[in-house]
Amino acid sequence: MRYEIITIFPDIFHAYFSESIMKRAIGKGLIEVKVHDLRDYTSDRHRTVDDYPYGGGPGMVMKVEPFCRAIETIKADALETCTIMLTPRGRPFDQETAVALSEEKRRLLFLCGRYEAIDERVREMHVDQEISIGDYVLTGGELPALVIIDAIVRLLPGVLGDEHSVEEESFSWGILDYPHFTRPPEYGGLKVPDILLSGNHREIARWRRREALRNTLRARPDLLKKVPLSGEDDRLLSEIKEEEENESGQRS
Ligand code: 9D3
Repeated sequence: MRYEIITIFPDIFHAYFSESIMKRAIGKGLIEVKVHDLRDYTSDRHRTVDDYPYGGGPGMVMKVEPFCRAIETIKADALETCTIMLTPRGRPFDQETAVALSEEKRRLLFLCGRYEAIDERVREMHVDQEISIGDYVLTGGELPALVIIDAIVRLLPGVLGDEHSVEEESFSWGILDYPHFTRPPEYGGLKVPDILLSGNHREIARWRRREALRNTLRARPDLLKKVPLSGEDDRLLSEIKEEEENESGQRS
């Protein structure tokens, strides 16, 4: 897969792509990444990328010409391109979108804005999708672009090794993770649950499922309404709810 990024902060991307999984995916030729400095597509002495908003108001707006010149230069190679603008008003990013983008045949071009906004005409002329990564305010689109690329790249065949089980991921999909432990068996008086040391894999799987459901009920009860649960899950959840009611009863 091929990714192009337009930004005024190329170093943010070079830092992330030169480490760990991304570095290896690039090294193996599984992905190709090109980062374009928006200022290279300006034509004035000061390499200006922003200007005052028509109609007034706070903040600055990113100019249309540098973005369009950059996009048109990239598209000049005639490769099919899906252009994605990172913006707080985009569709919220989720795992479904990550999967769809990991299956995209076209090259992905990410437009990262800073300041208040990008001139609307950039969207009108070139943008296929607008994506937000959630309901909180960031300072620009660079971290969102990295978040999205990270989520896509780990789904590509050959990028992750043994640390990634497709089977396990599909089983636990939509609910939160169970607690994990490694050596030593006791630390600061806190013991690893005996069941995990028992070697009884059926019981371990059952414990993990129960604790995953418990974590989900506590932090993200909304997910339990969306995800398909088995009869066993419903039994485990009833047990958990009783336990948790006793817990809160003890506290109050
Ligand atoms: C007052 C209107 N603000 C929109 C909520 C202005 C504004 C805030 C932050 C305009 C741009 C930004 C910079 N953020 C992004 O470019 C951005 C973003 C984000 O802030 N949150 C979640 N996803 C994204 S994707 C791009």
